[in-house]
Amino acid sequence: MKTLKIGISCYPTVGGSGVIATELGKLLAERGHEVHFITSSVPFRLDRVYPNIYYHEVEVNQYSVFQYPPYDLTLASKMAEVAKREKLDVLHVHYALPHAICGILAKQMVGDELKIVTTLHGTDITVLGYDPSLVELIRFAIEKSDYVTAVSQDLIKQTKELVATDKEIETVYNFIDERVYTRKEVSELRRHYRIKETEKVFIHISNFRPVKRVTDVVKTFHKVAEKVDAKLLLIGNGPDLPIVRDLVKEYQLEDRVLILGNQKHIAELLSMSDLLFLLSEKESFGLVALEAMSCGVPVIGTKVGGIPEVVEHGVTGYLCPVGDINCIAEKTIELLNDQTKYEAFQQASIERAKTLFYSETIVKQYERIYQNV
Ligand code: GMT
Repeated sequence: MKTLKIGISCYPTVGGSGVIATELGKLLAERGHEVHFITSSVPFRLDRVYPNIYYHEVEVNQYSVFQYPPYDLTLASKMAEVAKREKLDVLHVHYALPHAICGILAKQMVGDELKIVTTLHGTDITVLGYDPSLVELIRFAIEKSDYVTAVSQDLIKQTKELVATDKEIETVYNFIDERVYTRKEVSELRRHYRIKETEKVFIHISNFRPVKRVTDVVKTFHKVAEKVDAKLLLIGNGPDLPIVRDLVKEYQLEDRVLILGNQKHIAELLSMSDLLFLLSEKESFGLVALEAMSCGVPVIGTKVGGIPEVVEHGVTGYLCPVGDINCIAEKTIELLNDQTKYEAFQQASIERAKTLFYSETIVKQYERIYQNV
């Protein structure tokens, strides 16, 4: 297979889309492709030197004539500069807005030989797609891309409904690095956090945006903790964290809820846990559910967006309607009280993560898309 020169643009900060873009770049580089990240800062998962990976920083200058820093224009200009100089074959942009728009602008500067592959991750559609002032722009981004992928079938359905486009969109599921997301030996870590051997551990990991409904996690834990000796780990940071802290205090759960903020070593934290809660009201995929499954942690989630494509209800976890705390708590207790079923769910989770979402298969799917465009 011909090796390619691939540009990648994404949001480089903590978040599923940035994680996927970076992990994809790393795996493509391992497979001999030359990968050029064009982002506003070094992607946080690019944490060491990787052969075949280059980084081009988008430096946004604040000129007094501009009321707002022109990030999008600077990015488009940088994309064009890198694409021309490095002779990129493909520019893979993550998010329709603004990255696909910037890519399309760059393509106009460079010429038609630069192909734009756009991956939709969700928020660009499920949030921005409701804004009438942006719908036309999203449709333009999708239709002018040479190829469009989305991280779940549900996201394709929503995109078609909201943006009214006939453009072919292919599902390419997210993946994780199976070498990192395996169950680890963490008894020392559990002791460090004063978790007793008999105690159950629940975990929630997110950016604490309202859409993640972290208060539902605390409400569920409040119910479950009446019947089960357990601790809750809350990982991440975001706008709802103060509300969550208040709720923990109101329920007098301070001794049982460990609020750990943003953490790097997620596989270790998952390995300490028995169940993951993902109770969002919108979720195009739910990468954290896949990370959990890969570490043998079944998921209690909500029946929304792409979550049912990741978590198989009754096999690798349970899914309940959004906000239905009774259902969520009931399913949690049911699973924890049946050790045979719990172990079967653990095995099925690991199996599903390494088959349906196997990184090599997904990376090959992207390679095929790049070769075809
Ligand atoms: O969930 C977020 O708030 C972050 C957002 C992002 O851009 O990283 O996540 C979206 O993309 C992830 C990677 O494809 C998906 O796993 C998340 O489900 C999706 N978030 C939403 O749809 C709310």
